[in-house]
This record gives sequence, structure tokens and C-alpha cells, in this order.
Amino acid sequence: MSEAAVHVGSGKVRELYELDEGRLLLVASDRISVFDVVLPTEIPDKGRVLTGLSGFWFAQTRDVVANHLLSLRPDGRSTECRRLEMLPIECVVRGYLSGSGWKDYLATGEVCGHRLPAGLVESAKLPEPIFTPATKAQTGHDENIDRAAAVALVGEERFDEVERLSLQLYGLVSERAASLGIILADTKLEFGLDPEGRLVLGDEAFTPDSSRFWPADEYAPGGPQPSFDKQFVRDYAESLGWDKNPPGPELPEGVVAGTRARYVEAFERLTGIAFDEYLARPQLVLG
Ligand code: Q0Z
Repeated sequence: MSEAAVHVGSGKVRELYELDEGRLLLVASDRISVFDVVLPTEIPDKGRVLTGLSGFWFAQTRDVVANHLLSLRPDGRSTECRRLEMLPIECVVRGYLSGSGWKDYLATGEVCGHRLPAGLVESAKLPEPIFTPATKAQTGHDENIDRAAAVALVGEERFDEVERLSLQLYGLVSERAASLGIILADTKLEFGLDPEGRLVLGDEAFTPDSSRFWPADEYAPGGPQPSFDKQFVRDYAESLGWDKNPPGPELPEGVVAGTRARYVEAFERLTGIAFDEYLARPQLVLG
């Protein structure tokens, strides 16, 4: 890394550094988490796949909304970005009923105040995509909130703006993914404000770590869907009878290789770019 970057934050699988007053460096590691636990075994190139995908989608969506990306470093896993004042909500869009959305629907018939038709099954396609914001929990899980709670955090004007943009971005990316045989079930976006107070898309965008991607040819509503990227790891971890508490299990070579291949396949299908080409020239994804 370059001169005197100061470490300012750690996510489960990413690190954040300050480059200078206005710029940050986001570094995606090869760590993988499953059932919310980071495993001791890494997936080679996972961080590069996620960084490349995120960069690709930032470039593809720049006409919809400005984003924080300044450049991709030659290592393929590091993004130089503009430092923003992040909004205190996660902007989630759901086209399908999964995860906490499914849990909330089962309990109340609603998700974040959106009343849904009766009789939906797990993983059902929703009549239309819905904006389902959540709070950013410092520890533990984000909490789904309704429009009024989100408005209290960001104001009505900002809420309407991020809702509109999030739905527009989900529509653009889910249509492209669908045309390639991949369902974008849901996605989490994070917006911030630049020094002029303009809304900017930040963090990561449309990666397997921030979205649920499902293979369309295996889609079978009525239960949980296999994850495009992590299913081998989940299946292996469960086959051990692991209780999903730390520490997680080490992964055998075959599971690592199979999972790496799934990440690379997702990258190549979604971007239309050979992963080797990306490794040679990361800026390629920016078009
Ligand atoms: C992203 C996170 C990570 C730990 C803050 N452009 C930005 N401006 C200001 N803040 C952020 C960004 Cl991306 C920001 N996070 C999430 C990422 C490690 C936390 F790599 N936190």
C-alpha cells in the first residue's frame, strides 16, 4: 500500500484506510463469512472478484447516480474512493421474499411497512420490488425499519431520493442479471453526501456480499434458494454438524476450489469480461 495510509475501520471481510482528508482506500480481503462467522480458510481472489464487480456496477450505473469510486488499484482488490458523510440507513431493495424480509412477512404480513399479498411462500417473487431500509447496527444485525423511522433518520426529501434511486438501480441491475440467467433477489446499497451535499453511492455495489444472487435455472420458490457463491461452503459447514458459533471450520481444498470457481463464474457472467483480463488490467471493468 502507498505512503502512510491510516487504518480507520474493519468489516468482517474488508478493511478501510484513510489516504488523505478527502479519500479512503477500501480493501477487500479473501476472507469469507458463512452464517455470519468468518472462516479460517480464505477463498483465493474472492476480494478481487468483489472489487471488480463493484467497480463494474459503479461504472454501469454512473448515469443514474454519482458514486464514490475514484480508481481501482493494480492489485485488483483495492478501491480508492471519495470520503463521504454516510447516511445512517442501509438502502435495501427486495424483489423476492428472503432472509429477514421473509421472517418479517411470516410474523406480520408486512416488510418495513409494505403490506404484501397473503399466501406468499419463502423466496416468492414480489409483485414489484420494494424499498426496505434498515438501521446500521454497530454490532449484531441491522434492524428493518418503516418509512417513518427512516424519514426520522435522514429527512423526507433524502428518503424519497434514496428510495427512488435504489429502486432504479435494482431495476437496472436485476434486468441485466436476469438476461444472464441470474436472479438478483435483493441488494443493500449505501449512500453518502459529498462535501457539496450531493447524494453519492458508496461502499460496495451489487456484489455477492451485499446482494443475494440465485441461479435462475434452479429457482424453486417455497423454501430457501441455493446461493450462487456460498452454497458449497454452507453445505460443507452444515455437513460437519457445526453449530454456527465461532470458530468456523477450515475448508478442504475441493470446497475452496469450487467456491472460487463460482465467484469467478459470477464475475465473468455478469461483466462479460474474462477474470484473467481483470487481473491483468483491473481498470477494464470501468469501461
Ligand atoms: C464505508 C466499511 C470497510 C469497514 C465507512 N466512501 C466512504 N466514505 C465514508 N465512509 C465510508 C465510505 Cl465507503 C465507509 N464503511 C463500511 C468498509 C471496512 C467498514 F471496508 N464505513
